[in-house]
Amino acid sequence: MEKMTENKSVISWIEDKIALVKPEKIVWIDGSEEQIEALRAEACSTGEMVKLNQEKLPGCYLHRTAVNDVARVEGRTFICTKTKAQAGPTNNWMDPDEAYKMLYDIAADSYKGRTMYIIPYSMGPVGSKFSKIGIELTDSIYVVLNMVIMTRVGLNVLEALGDSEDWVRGLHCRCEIDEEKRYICQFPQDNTIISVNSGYGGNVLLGKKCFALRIASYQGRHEDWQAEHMLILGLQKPDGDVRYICAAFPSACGKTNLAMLIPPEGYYSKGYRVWCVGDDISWIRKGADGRLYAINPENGFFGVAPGTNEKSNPNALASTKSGTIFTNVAHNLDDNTVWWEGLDKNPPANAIEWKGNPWNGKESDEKGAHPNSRFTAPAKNCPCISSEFENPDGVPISAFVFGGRRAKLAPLVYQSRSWNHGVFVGSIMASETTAAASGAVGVVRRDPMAMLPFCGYDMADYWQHWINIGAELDPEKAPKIFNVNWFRKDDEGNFLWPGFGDNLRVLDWIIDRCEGKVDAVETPIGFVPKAEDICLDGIEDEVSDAQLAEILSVDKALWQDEVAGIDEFYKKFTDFGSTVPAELVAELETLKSNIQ
Ligand code: OXD
Ligand code: MN
Repeated sequence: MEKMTENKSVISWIEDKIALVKPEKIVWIDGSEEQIEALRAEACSTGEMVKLNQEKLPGCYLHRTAVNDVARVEGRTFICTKTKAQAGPTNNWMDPDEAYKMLYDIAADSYKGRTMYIIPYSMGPVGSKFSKIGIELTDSIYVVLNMVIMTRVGLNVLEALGDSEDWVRGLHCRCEIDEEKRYICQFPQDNTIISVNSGYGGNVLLGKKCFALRIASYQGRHEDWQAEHMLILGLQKPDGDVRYICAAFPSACGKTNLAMLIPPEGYYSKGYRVWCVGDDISWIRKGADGRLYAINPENGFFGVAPGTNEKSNPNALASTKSGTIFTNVAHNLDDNTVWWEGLDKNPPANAIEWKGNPWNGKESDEKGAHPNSRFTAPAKNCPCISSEFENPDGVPISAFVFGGRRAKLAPLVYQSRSWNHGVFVGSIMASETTAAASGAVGVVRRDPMAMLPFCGYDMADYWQHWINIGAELDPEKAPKIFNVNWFRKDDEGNFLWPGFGDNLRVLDWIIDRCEGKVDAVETPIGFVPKAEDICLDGIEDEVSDAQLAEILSVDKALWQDEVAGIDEFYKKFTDFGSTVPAELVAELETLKSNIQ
């Protein structure tokens, strides 16, 4: 093997893995355009990828995964800490020694006749104090090409690493794509990830959920920073200043849409803009001035294609027009482009659906694209990408926003009374299931801080970490914490709030609250806007005053049911032996007494 680094920890780990998986060939990914272009050509020659119409979609490719391998597999995702207690009651746990043994048995010889690609990558701008380095070994060109979009890949990463041992080891083996032997294992105490028997994005692009959330959340706890499942957006007000908001939502709540929001016309003409720093993950640290700063550790968007269109998210759609890899969407054979449900009302008649079969979208009842089909698009393609996207010092955060889908319960927006109350609000986050997910519709799923599948240690300890971070901050400088709900419905089941671009009206209130520019109404759950402070100019026909009053209302009876659900959820932790922070227990007691 021609070595690209003298780093002993890197060389010896890779040599061990080579001995285990026995590749025929070894290729270091240097990130050069020639090398990447050669890999694209190779993937097209074997059918792993399809080169799309280069006039309409320059640099774009299509890939289809195995039909049994189309989504993250939470049931087969494990946190392998020394003790089960360290993983907590909400993670699958496996003993690290047993896990290594099982995984090495599966991985042994699995690269025979194949190539090992060694990908050095940085999460975050190379060299930033926020950034962390990883090396992923994979036998999939698709993984290499996606990692090149989603992270910063290249030899400069190895230079930045020097001889440090602080890097995340990642081994990915496609094996036979056998569902029964599919495992996504994180070893937070060893900075190691092993993923076997999958070729699907979230399971195999190890920089994303596995590293930037599961491993990084654990690192953050020990190194006094935070890894959060949060978008970062900059809201530019007419004064030209940009304020930054980090927001966490469970899936199917429109996170990418919010991150790339286009202000409603009346706001746009006044000078309002939204700049996207990130759509999925934030790494957060205290800055020299005592404020919290965030970076987006990723370099691209791994977005859900279905439902993305000119109206729902023109900026995301524009991001996919070049240099993008599409996964499991429909292939339009007439012009060699792609299509997905919700792109437009004109499905192709002469196409191949996501499983690879001929498909006539005009006649078939089958879906052309898998509901979890994806685009992997470079962040720099996004028309509203923030000028601070590459800033190694991150952006100062004014507000944290939590949210979920609640038809009746949570008001459009409310502000927590304090940092600890805000942590409580995050800890009780929940969303009602939609028809998009399998299982019953309208079931409440608890998903604290949207981190349930992504926290690399006991969630109760993670809440304590949030409390500790707040305790170190000057309350004047700490981000204010809010909860939003774009999904309130009337008794007939109609949405009461238009959502999308009009959510800017709520973000505007949030920033005004952060800056002490507007009053609020104190309710049992926190501060809710005065109706006159949510501007309805331009949507008076869609949202009546009565409707606005309804979405801002707090129904004590519903909250009484809710606290029973929260009690049950917290009990899961205490039954397991975890310690729910006393601050959160106290907040729950306050809520109970407030809603009596
Ligand atoms: C994602 C997710 O893909 O959160 O970002 O599931
Ligand atoms: Mn996500």
